[in-house]
Amino acid sequence: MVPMIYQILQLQWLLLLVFGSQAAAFVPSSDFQIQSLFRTVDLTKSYLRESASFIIENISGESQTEYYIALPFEITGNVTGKHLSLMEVKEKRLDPAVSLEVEVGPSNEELGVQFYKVQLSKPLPAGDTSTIQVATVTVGAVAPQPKMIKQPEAQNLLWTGSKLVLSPYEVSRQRTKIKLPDRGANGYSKLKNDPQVEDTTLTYGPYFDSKPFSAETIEVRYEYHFPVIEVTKLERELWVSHTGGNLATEEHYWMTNSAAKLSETFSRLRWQASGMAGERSTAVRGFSVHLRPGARDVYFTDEIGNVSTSNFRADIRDPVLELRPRYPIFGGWNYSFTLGWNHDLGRSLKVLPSEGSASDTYVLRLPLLEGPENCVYDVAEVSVILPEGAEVVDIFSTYKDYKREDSLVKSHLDTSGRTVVKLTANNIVDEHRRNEVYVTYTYSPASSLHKPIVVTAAIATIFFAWIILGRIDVSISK
Ligand SMILES: *[C@@H]1O[C@H](CO)[C@@H](O)[C@H](O)[C@H]1NC(C)=O
Ligand SMILES: *[C@@H]1O[C@H](CO)[C@@H](O)[C@H](O)[C@H]1NC(C)=O
Ligand SMILES: *[C@@H]1O[C@H](CO)[C@@H](O)[C@H](O)[C@H]1NC(C)=O
Ligand SMILES: CC(=O)N[C@H]1CO[C@H](CO)[C@@H](O)[C@@H]1O
Repeated sequence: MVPMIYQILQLQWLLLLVFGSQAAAFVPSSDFQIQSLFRTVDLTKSYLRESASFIIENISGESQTEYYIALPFEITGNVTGKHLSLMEVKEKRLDPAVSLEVEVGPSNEELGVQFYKVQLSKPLPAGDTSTIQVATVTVGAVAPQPKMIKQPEAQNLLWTGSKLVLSPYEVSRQRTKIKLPDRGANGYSKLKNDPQVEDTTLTYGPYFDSKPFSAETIEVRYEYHFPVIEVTKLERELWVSHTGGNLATEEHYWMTNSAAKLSETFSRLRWQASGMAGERSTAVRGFSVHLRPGARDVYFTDEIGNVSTSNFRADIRDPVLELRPRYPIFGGWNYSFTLGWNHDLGRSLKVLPSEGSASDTYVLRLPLLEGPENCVYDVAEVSVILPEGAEVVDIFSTYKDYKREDSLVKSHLDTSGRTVVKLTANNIVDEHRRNEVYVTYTYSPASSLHKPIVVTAAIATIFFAWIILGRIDVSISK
């Protein structure tokens, strides 16, 4: 690959002075001065992860309780295809660091900036300093360049960003380190003394005394010869059965590989040759899904039926499902499939003591996601299907940005219908797997009595198998 040199595309110095005729657009007052900002732009996954650690100094005359973070509309709006997926803010005044509450603040149209208001862990006295850590994930921020490649050609991704952190406060010193996958950069913006290149990292800066809202665009083009997995839609269903003591999970995936597309028709011969040589590819050959301990009765089906090329490693601590689709999924190709498994309900359910009440109160604890690594989800619908007669008291999730819908669903042997709570999240990534959902509901054992008493574990199992078979298309033609 011939290295390419990018020029500075843009140089902007937006000054803070927003006096004048218009209704005063919001700008945080300059209560803080930022020192020693160190940012990492991590491009080793298929989406962008950024983190910044810096010291804030209260330069106002009063103690401060709020701090503002600024992000460009480019990632917080809905126009560019880039989306902020995750933001975590921590403060380290004393060990250990604590997570801070972040709330969406006002925006400023002129600056094209969305503000987020952060509540400091305790008031910061005038003149004092504290350390803040901000981590974000942005989806859609890197894209193949070129968009089409030949089958054996290496894929490059392009990242465009600023060498300076967008800050509503003056930054006295900052540096940006860009971490790339193992084959490093194939082209990057060259500035006066920057960047310093070392193996797979590029470092821009230090830069001194940047005014608020300063930005300067830089680009990095780097080899990423791996798939770019995008789940355009996930339907995740968790079926709770008290009679069977079972929690059944079934997940429907509509997946696409957003890697560079093939510029010529797929050659099986070449594919097989590269497969034997163990070469990397942008095609999805397979992926693994780590399930929670205790997972059993695992199945993997696609439009054609059971996919036998998968493998389930039933390790007690870390059960892993190794999935191999029927064919390699190249850039622009789609694949849809269904995964399912069972858990003992007792692992996820707690009964709350209830005095004198006819029904018991339960708390069900579930992971938000359990899918493959290194992928983004455009839309994820997580449905919890409770037994008939159950009533939802409360939903608590460590992931907040969801839409909730409640409904009833009638299935085999149900009379009144089961209570379904559906949470819909957009633009999330595999890192959201660490989020949990807690569903609190009431349920009286009596409400299961309008089913014949014999409908117990055995039938529940048959019922579940029936659902699976019901989804399998046994037709021969494609
Ligand atoms: C973008 O967001 C604005 C305001 O939130 C909305 O009015 C508009 O319809 C959205 N556009 C798209 C393409 O979603
Ligand atoms: C699918 O595979 C599972 C286990 O490998 C097997 O028990 C089941 O009968 C298969 N179903 C079909 C329809 O082939
Ligand atoms: C893949 O799925 C998307 C919708 O998710 C669709 O727009 C596109 O046409 C599909 N591509 C192929 C090659 O079938
Ligand atoms: C009241 C007070 O201590 N204010 C201080 C806030 O911080 C700035 C910068 O460190 C000082 O100059 C002020 O005296």
